[in-house]
Amino acid sequence: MEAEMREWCVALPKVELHAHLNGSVRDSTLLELAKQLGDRGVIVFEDVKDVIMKNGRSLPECFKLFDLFHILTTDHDTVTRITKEVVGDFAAENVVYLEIRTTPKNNEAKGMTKRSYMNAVLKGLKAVEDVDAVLFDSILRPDETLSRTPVGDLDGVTKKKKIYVRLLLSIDRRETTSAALDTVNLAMEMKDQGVVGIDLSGNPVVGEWETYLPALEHAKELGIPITIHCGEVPNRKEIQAVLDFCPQRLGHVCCLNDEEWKKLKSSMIPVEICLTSNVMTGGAPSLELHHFADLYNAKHPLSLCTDDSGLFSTSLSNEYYLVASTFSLSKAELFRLAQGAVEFAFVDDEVKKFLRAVFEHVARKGL
Ligand code: 6MZ
Repeated sequence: MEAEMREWCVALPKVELHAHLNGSVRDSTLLELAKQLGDRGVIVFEDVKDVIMKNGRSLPECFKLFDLFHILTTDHDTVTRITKEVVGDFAAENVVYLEIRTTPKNNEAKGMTKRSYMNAVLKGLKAVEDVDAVLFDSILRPDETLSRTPVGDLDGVTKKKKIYVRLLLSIDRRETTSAALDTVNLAMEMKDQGVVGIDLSGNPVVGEWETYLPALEHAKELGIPITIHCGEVPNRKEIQAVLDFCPQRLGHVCCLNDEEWKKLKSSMIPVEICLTSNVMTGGAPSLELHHFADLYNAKHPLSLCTDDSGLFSTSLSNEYYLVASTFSLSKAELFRLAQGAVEFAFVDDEVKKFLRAVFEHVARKGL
C-alpha cells in the first residue's frame, strides 16, 4: 500500500515553485566535489564528508552548510553542472514545471559576476540530457498542444520527459541594498532568458527588512513578481512588514501569531509549503502539527515544495506522499493540490494554459 502510494506520487505530474539551486544538489555530487577540493588541499575531505552526510539540519546548521556548499559549487563549470543535474532530477520524478531559484553571486577570486554566474546557470539548463527542458519558448503554437505534453510518455508517445523551467533570482539577506538592487536589475535584464521573479531568502536571523525594501519596491515597480521567505523565525516586525508588502507568494510562513494568521488568510497570498524543511529546521513542531493542515482546511492557496531537496534528503514526490500519509488526503485531493499550483506559477498565461491541459489530460486518462 505504502509502495503503491509512493509510486503514484512519483507518477503524478507536479509543479515545483520553491527549490533553491544549491540546496538541491545531490549528496553524491557534493562528495565528489569535496573529494576534488580535498585532493587539492583546499579543504579537509574527511571533515567535510561528515558534515555532508550527517542528518541534523537545524536552522543555524543549514546556513553553515550553505557556506560550505558555496565553497564546493561556486565556479562557473560547477554551477553549470549542478543546474543540469538538478533539472534532470526534478524531471525524473515527473515535475512538469520547475521554478528554480538561486542567488547570483559575485566572486572576484573566480572571476565571477552575478551576470556570469547566471550565464553558467543558463548553460546548465541548455545542457540537460535525456529530458526535454523547455526554457524560453513560452509561446506555444496551437499545433503544439498535447503532442508536447510533459507527460506524453504516459501514452507511450514520447520517450523523453518534458519539463518547463523558469528562474527566480534570490536576494540573500546578507546583501547590501545596492547588491539587492543589482539582482533586481539583472532579473529585468534576463526577462527574455527565463527569469520570471525575485525571491528574498537567506538566514532569517541575519539582516534587516529595510535593507531589501528598496530593491523589492523597485521590482514591484518594474512589474517583476516577488516571493518572500516569511516567518521562518518569530520576527513580529518583519512578518507584519512582509504581509503589508503583499508579495505574489510567500515561502514557509511558520511562526505567525493569531492575528498574523488571520491577516495571511484574508490576503489569500499563495503559500509555498515546505514540510520536511520546516520540521527539520524547527519551524514546525512535527509533521502532524504542521500549519499545512490549518491552511488546507481554510482552503488557502497552497503549493507543496521541497525547499532544499539535497540538504533535507527529500523530493517533491516524497512531500506529496508525506501529506497523504500524515493528513489522510486522497489521491483526488493530492491531484487537485498539484493541479492548483499551476495557478501560482510566475510564468505567462500561454504556459499555464498548456500546463492546465496536461493536468486535464491526466485527469481524463488516469495515472
Ligand atoms: C532561507 C534559504 C533556505 O541561492 O546559492 N536558502 N533561505 N531559508 C531556507 N530554509 C532552510 N534554504 C536555502 O541556494 C542556497 C541559498 O538559498 C537560501 C540561502 O540563502 C542559501 O545560501 P543558492 O542557489
